[in-house]
Amino acid sequence: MKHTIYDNISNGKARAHKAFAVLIDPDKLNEAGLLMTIDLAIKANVDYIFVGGSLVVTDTLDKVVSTIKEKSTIPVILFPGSPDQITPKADALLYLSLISGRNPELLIGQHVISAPFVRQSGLEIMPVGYMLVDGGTPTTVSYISNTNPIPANKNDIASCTAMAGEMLGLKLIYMDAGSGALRAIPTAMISQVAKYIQIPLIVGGGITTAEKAKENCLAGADIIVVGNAIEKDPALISEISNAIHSLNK
Ligand code: 1GP
Repeated sequence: MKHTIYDNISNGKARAHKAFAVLIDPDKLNEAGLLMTIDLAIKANVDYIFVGGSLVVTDTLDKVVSTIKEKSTIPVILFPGSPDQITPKADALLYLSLISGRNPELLIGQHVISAPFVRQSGLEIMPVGYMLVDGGTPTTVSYISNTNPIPANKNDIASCTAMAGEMLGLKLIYMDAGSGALRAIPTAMISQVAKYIQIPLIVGGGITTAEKAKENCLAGADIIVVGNAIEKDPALISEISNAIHSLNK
């Protein structure tokens, strides 16, 4: 039976298998950088490649996804900053509803407008409760989304938000301190959220070390996402991947 990507993620969670997703922002890598990142990701057994950014201002999305698909078998999952960041060349789409915010456009409005296009894309659609958590600095995504992140010490707000997302039928929760956050999400918040939900938990934003990635997994994250830090230091790809996978049996 052909397993979908979501099946893999949720089977992984059932087996307490921790996964690593490298985030590629098509605007931040030139071709050589992209090829190097793909090569390092393959060698490091990276589980997923997320592609997207708050502001993809070039038309490189299609090309970046095609290049990744040509060179590797790592599943490519779109992490779109807006509904126009969609290409059928990827494998799956994080269909994000910004449940930490109160901007109706990002809860449902943009989804309505893009629904026919999204369905037609043929992508595997994974409905995600996307939760921004304060990372100590205003991030592009909090500015663009015009929403307040959840304060980093409000664990109850975070866990109730995640629970509501799960009961509404969302299939994944993604807690994000935003790209380049000064402070990654505190482990206490991750463990509280993980305790209150059964669906897989993705955590990202401001993770810059293998230790932090591992600590987040031990706190209950199922998938760790890193973008910025590996753009600056690509050697971190294997370091973080090894640290995360060292937790798997
Ligand atoms: C951002 O969670 C991702 O939305 C990754 O963040 O770029 O800080 O690793 P970084």
